[in-house]
Amino acid sequence: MLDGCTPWPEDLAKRYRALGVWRGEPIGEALRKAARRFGPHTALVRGNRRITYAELDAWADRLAAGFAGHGIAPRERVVVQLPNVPEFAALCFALFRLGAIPVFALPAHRHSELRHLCELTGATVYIGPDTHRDFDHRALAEKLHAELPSLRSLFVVGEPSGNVKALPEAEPADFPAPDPSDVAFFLLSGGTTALPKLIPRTHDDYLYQSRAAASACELTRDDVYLAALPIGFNFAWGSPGLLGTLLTGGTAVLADDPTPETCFPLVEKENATVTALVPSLAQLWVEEAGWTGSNLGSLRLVQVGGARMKPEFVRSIGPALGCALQQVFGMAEGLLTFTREHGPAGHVLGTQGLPVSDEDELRIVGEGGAELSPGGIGELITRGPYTPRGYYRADDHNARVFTEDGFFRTGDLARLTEHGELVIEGRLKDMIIRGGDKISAGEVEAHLTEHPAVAAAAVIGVPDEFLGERTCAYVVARGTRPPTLAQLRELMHGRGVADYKLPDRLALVEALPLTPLGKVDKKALRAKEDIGEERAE
Ligand code: J2J
Repeated sequence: MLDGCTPWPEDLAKRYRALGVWRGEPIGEALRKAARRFGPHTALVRGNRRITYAELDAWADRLAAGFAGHGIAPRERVVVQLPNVPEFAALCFALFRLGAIPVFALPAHRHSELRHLCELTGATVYIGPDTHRDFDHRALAEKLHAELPSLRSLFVVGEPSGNVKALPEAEPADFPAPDPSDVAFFLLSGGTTALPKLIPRTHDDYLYQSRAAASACELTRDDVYLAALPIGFNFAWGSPGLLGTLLTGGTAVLADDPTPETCFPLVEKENATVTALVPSLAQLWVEEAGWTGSNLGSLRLVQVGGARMKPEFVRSIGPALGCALQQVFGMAEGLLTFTREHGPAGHVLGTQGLPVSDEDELRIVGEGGAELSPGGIGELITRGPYTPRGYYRADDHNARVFTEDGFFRTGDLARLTEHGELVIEGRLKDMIIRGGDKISAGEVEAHLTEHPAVAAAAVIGVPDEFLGERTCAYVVARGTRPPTLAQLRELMHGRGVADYKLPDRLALVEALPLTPLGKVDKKALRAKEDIGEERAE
């Protein structure tokens, strides 16, 4: 495995191979097989563009040859930051065929996040859009290029300029297949640390995840999966998402954004059958479904996951959208649990379902790490064939978040029902889930304390009707002129931080409450009543 990654123990790897869970197949080869089986069937749709399996396969070959012509070699890291366009899929398959390793950045990421990703992975290539949502990614790429000597090549989907080239294509050639047990790509952790961590996902583990997820959704080649969420997000990429759809022979329709205005007409036009949403979007969809002129009748399944939902809202989703609901608990670190259509009473509405693999191990542990008796609420820890054993280049952090026997401490508070269903009860980790976005409190705090008028800062999530949570920054001012919310947001914006991480509210306090151990007492902050805070628009 790539240096800086933790392989699964050999005995378990053997077991997964013997069970056929890991098939020893690289992802690029899986597309080749799909193209042989489903050749003329439509694989991808975006606007008026329709791309068959055979075309996607051939395109990936030309791109692979093009990238190789630019000297991109196996194991080189390539930061990929693209919206939902077919090029995203084609070039990832091209990189998989070369054994080069995409690092999935989110479209909302800016200089701060991208620079970190490039530095951490030693990326040699950046691939982005020319401009997206009024932001010039070519200028950003040039800036990174000027700062980071290792970043050699810049490519865009769209208009090239300066050092930024168009995607390269060349006459297809054969390349040695990468080792299926090696890293195929990196996913970004939602993160609880000041700097986001990367999760190495192997060809073996991720093909298995996507297939297991597709099977838990009973996906077939007749399904049309609407990729509403960004496809660089684990949910829309492989749970079962785009990849699971392509492995099954279905069609993936790529939406520009996940709003009802964009997606409802697409559902009707393409007869979409399955989609995936985070709760804040599901809420919008449910509200708009009563008004829309679009026919949503083709939908058979809507997956919703990524954050907790109120029980009364959960009940409204299926009836409002006229299809089955599937609750999903997922994480880029691995474990996926899905509710199934024919589960026991209360299964779909009251739980986050069952793991997608029989090989997944779930335990609920108390503070000392001892396993709790059935029904007890504690931290969910897990290991399995698609839950990697460590973050990339993060030995100290790994020692804290993985147990000695390789269980990942999720930081989620949960219980297991008598049927083994997972129920998420809360969160131990210091993270804010704002709509679909995960925000590390530590990351925001580190930025805020750079402001000269900030002596100390603590960031928490506060309940929000629409987004689930919003970020509130508790700040102790330094000097006589306390900072305003606008100034703090401007500071973070100026530091090149993605917009969704900017605090929504500011509360100035004399001092931060401390625990007996001297850490900031976030529980006490969360319990605070209204204290005259300043809010952003
Ligand atoms: C409560 N919290 C949840 C749920 C995730 C599918 C779906 C979601 C993600 C995802 C994903 C939750 N109820 N149903 O990758 O493939 C919170 C937990 C978890 C964290 C992981 C997928 N579903 N969560 O959300 O890596 O706190 O993955 O640990 O972004 O989201 O976030 P992320």
